[in-house]
Amino acid sequence: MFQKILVANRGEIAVRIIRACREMGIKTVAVYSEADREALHTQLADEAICIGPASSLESYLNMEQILSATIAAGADAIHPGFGFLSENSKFAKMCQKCRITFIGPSAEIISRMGNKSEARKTMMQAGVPVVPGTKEPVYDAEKGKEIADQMGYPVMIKASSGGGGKGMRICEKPEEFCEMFRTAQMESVRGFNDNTMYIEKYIVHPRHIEFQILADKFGNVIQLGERDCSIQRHHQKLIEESPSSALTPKLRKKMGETAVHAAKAAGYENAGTVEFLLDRDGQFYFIEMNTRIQVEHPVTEMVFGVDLIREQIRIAAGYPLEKKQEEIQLNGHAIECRINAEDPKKNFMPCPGIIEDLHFPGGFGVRIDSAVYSGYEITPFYDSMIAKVIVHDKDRISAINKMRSTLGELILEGVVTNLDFQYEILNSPDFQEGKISTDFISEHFSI
Ligand code: MV4
Repeated sequence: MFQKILVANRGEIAVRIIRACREMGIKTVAVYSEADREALHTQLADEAICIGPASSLESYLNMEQILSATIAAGADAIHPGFGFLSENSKFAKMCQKCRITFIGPSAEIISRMGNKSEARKTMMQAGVPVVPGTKEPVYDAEKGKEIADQMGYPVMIKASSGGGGKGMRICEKPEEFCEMFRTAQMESVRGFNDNTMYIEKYIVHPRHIEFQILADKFGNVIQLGERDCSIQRHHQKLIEESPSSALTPKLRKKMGETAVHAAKAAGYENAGTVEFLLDRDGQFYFIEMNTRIQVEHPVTEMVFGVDLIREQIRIAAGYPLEKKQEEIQLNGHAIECRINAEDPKKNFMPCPGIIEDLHFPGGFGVRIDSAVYSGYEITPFYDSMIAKVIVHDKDRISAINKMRSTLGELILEGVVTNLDFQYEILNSPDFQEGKISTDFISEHFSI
């Protein structure tokens, strides 16, 4: 097992990883920017090294600086968390060259799955259902239009390197196609230096269902059910839950087996997520594979009783999976609400400031993953997520009621948050009846 792990991240995920390491008897090294001198992750780790100024580019994204810190501290491995360098194949490769274990899949798998048109092709070849569309990359608007005309509209134009909605367009009619294709492609060239595009049939009002998988170095792959992440706004997830109210046990089994098959086809290793869209007829389609631990991983941990960070570390250290698929049992229902320092009344503008007064709720089946404390200053340099509130109960309606009660106890003074907005979603009859899709927020709120 590793003696010492460097945590190449900040905020609640850095704290989450430090806690897992401590429980496992592994020493931790935090890295921090000048803006994070007083941050919780800086204070909780056994050692902390300043890696640069507040700007992410010069600190949490500074690969040389992070590798130097790892070598200086004598750490054997780096946990990248999510965001920042977590899906950077160049960084994974640099770790390999420095003989430092990158806790995640190999550089090759990160880059293969990061190229979404290639990932799509891999899945098609493995017989995993993908959204009807192109098999080969498309570079030219006119060629793309011929394909779209044949497929029938609406279609979705996607950048192969895209993410978070960048380089993505919904095209409703042929007249709009060429211009849309070119702007999406330009966005991709500017954002990712890649002009590779692909085209898919547009799935209307889908659910976003993702499966958690774990794969060890010995070819064992298991799945830990799904998370329903349909409640999102502008590609920012707000509420996630497990299990999804859209799946029957039969469909869950079929999608789970498909996710395992997809991971095996990719030669996957470590924790990963297979993303599907589920349409209103119960058809599901692979869209992407994420090669990192995700923000919403706690809902899976709560219903399956598996510590996913611990599993990531064990897998990277060369241990086989502790549990077989038959030993994995779904138990009850978990919901996560993301609390962000942002103002829903001002188009969800980030609202930095000092937390003047803080009270986190507790109780049976209540979990808070956060890195803020009373007196903590939320700076404008990083993501506005300040806490994840996770509840676990016997079924969906009990979990919703527990979340409403839990959020009611939460006190967070000094900064504007989306807490009341979360309340409104939870109180919505459609949400309570499970009538949700990725369009839920835009259909229910005039914002
Ligand atoms: C789609 C889609 C409908 N049809 N593809 C958005 C982000 C990227 N990961 C994939 N996305 C979508 N791809 C086809 N062919 C709808 C979305 C989508 C979405 C997906 C998951 C979660 C939230 C979403 C919000 C808007 C659109």
